[in-house]
Amino acid sequence: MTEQRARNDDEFKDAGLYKGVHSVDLEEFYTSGHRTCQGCESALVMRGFAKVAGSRTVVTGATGCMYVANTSYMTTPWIVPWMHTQLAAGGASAVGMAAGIKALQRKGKIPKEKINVINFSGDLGAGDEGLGGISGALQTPYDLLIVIYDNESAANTDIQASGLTTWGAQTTFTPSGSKERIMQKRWKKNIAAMMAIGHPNVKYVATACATFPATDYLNKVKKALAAGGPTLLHTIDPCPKGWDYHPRYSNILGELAVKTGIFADYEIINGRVKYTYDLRKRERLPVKKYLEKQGRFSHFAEEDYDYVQSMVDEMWEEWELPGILPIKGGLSVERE
Ligand SMILES: Cc1ncc(C[n+]2csc(CCOP(=O)(O)OP(=O)(O)O)c2C)c(N)n1
Ligand code: SF4
Ligand SMILES: [Mg+2]
Repeated sequence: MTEQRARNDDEFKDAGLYKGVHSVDLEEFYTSGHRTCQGCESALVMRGFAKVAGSRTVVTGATGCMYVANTSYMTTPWIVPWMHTQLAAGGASAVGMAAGIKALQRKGKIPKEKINVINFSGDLGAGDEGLGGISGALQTPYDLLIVIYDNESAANTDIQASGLTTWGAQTTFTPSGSKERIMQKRWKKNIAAMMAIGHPNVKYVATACATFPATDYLNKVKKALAAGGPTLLHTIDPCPKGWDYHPRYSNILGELAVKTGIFADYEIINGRVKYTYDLRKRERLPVKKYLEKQGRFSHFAEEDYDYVQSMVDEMWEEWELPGILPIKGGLSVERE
């Protein structure tokens, strides 16, 4: 184990990290009463952070599937206090909540204790429309966690492309046609790294996949909540409706997203990078294995698979920080 790795682990020795799935708490704080699709991995993300955070938690949720499907008329799965906030207001709502709690505690109106403040926002809500608010939240001194749950579309409004949609995917905004086979021509926005690099005071930023529950996703929630400052988690969430596959394959797609390297799985702890699934040292699976299982890529020709593979190869072989920092050829600055 390198010295840096030892330091990173040491930082969270009091966070009560899970050693495996059998050591995970049984009590649930997001339970029955929701109407998400069968196999919805975003629902698993909600369940996971609520389980880890426990009863002393308040949650705000931006508009999206995880608002609408979780608050159908007179039903809700939330055991902890939960508040809806507007699509772009995830960051502001978390700051308001955290500041309010601090003020009440200072005035002696509520006991001084750790209360977790968590906002969840989708890829469109956080990564596109609410980006400024989340940046603002990460510049505050407040103890709050932003969870970007990423199903790679505006799923709630019937699967429109967002800035985080995979290149080439069919959505209702980007259907394949007879003149243009590929309509979604943007490479996925690099949201977690962007937030980490742009906000040097942030104590903890991580990507995660709930397909690997205990040792990846849940422990990252534990670390984020223990870090004691603004923190951010970005999860990749297979979505049977938007990605067009049978619900039974959600976990396989999550696993393939990480093992092919199209989604980099890592943590940045006080500015230090730690790969969770280190594809600099392991063989990457062909990205076609991941893409061909999803109907949203059913229009792909061989050259499209090759193009995505070449871009993933570039991420891992040419980026300065593989899979994270898209700067190539070293960090030396060329002078005139
Ligand atoms: C300001 C604003 N713009 C657009 C909408 C319409 N709208 C509601 S939910 C949604 C999709 C949100 O997508 P995302 O944040 O990715 O969450 P998901 O639905 O995928 O869970 C949109 C466009 C809205 N409610 N408010
Ligand atoms: S559309 Fe996707 S994100 Fe929305 S509830 Fe269904 S599976 Fe979940
Ligand atoms: Mg979405």
